[in-house]
Amino acid sequence: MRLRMMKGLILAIASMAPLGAMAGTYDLVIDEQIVNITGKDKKAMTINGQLPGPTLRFKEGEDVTINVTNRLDVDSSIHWHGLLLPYQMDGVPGISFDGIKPGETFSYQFPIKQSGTYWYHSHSGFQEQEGVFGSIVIEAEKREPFKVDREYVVMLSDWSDETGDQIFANLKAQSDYYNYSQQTVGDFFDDVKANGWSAALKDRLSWGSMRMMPTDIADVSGYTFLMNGKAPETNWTALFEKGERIRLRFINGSAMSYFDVRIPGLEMTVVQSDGNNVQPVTVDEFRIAVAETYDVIVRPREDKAFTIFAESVSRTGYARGTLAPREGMAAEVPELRDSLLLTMSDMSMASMGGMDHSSMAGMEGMDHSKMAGMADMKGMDHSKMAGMADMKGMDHSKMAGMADMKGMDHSKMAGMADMKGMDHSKMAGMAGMEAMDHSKMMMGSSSANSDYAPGSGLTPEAANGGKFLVYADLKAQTPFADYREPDREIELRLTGNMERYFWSINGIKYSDAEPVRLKMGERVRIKFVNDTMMMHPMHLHGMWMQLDKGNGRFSPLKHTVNVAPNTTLTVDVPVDALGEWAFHCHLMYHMAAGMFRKVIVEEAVVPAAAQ
Ligand SMILES: [Cu+2]
Repeated sequence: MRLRMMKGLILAIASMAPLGAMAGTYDLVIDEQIVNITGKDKKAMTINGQLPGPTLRFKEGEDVTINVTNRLDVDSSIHWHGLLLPYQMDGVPGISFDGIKPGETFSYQFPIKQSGTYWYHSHSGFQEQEGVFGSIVIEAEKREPFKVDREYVVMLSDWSDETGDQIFANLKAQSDYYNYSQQTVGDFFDDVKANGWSAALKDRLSWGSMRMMPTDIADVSGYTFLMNGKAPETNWTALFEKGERIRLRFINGSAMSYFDVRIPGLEMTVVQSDGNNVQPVTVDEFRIAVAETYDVIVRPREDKAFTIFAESVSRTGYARGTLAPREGMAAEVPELRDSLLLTMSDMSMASMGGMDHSSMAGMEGMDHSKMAGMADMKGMDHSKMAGMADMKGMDHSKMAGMADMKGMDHSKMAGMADMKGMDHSKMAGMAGMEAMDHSKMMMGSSSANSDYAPGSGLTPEAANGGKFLVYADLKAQTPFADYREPDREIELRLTGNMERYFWSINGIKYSDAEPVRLKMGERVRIKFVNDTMMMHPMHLHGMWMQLDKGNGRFSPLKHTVNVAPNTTLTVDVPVDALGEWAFHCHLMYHMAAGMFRKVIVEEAVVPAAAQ
């Protein structure tokens, strides 16, 4: 392999130099080529001819030079996800540098100051989705606090035969474009049967007012999920001898997909997250958010095959591989579990006490033009529509108990204008839902279980009824030396409008936002308040976030944290890296739509009087 040879050569030269740290040079070439992942030939972006790109193996303490050549006909870039480095080397066009023009080479040079499992990816356009990503493994200077006999990178990703531009355009045009598990008119009538007209309508209209649908767990589906670049049928296989301890370095390099990971028949001991050692915790299953990494150790004691099963949280598919004593073996592949439906209880409607009921009056704003086409609802018993009069005096107290409702499909509500005999005046109050004060509806955001949406299908249960990893389980291996109360708090509300596919922070998209300014040496608490029904994997460049789950100085260091729907998550950031950094949701299309901020870290100015 050229990459290896080059490194060896440079190492040889470096070893002749009288002084200096170890230095490795790596060459990456970003190019386009035809791949066939789903049975169709498609153009992909590759690094050194591979998808994903090659695994970069660094040593802690090494000075690296990575020459990245762009052979695309558009600008490109590589960002080193989770690495602590000078900001000019961070690889975000428009923040760290200008990007890499077609035909040009950019030399990244920085010292390696950490160890663990990381990854790299393009920060330009949607190139990451199309193949410009790969893994980074950094060997620790000191001995690690666990022993393994072998190790494998398990890179998870989502592949689409469509380009990122096509997907984003589709989402912008119709946000539920990929929502295949969308509820149907039939589902609506099932709800009516089960819960009555007014309850079913209430639920659907409420969802509409939030511009969300109950199936909005993932906003892009239709992906083929890959393990180390291999589709499930191709069965990527990792070999072992029974009794060995095997380290699996899981990386979620997907553009949009979360996974629930398990290996039926084996317990997994989590020893690292986001490259940092954690106190070992043994689990049966864990969720990996987009851009997170988890290192687990497994120890198969039998001479048989085990399936590594990474089920997409959208439940539309899975990535799969095999741990086996010999090539060509396979174990049973589990069935996909039922898709998760959000319910109104996930929105903590119980806390709607503070809602401004006066705004419920009148439905002037209701847009009848959107109501095209319920003509196909033949057979509907119009006499039952009388029940809609109930909407007028909608009983909010009842809304707390909507947990069991299957949900609603706002788009399918379209067209009620065509329902002859429907008395629109009786619908009074429904348009008022639009004017509902959303901030008040989110009062449940401080709910106790902020790992996953409480009371919903999103509450995880290991497939075998065993242990599912939650964030509170992650405790740093060693206490953080400078652990103290934060100097100040910044609240970042994660906001969005699913219908128009706007994603933002504090209601403001990146292009309209002021940067977040931090001072060197300060400790800042960031309070993420997720005002949406989607999970957002929030990623800070250049500095660690200490995930606050009540573990104090053992709070783990993370580069990416998942903020569950309608929950609050706090992290403390020890501000220790000058410069300009990116801070964003790592769901590619949320980032592109504007859920992104620039962070500027400035030198703390010592007041003149104190000098
Ligand atoms: Cu997001």
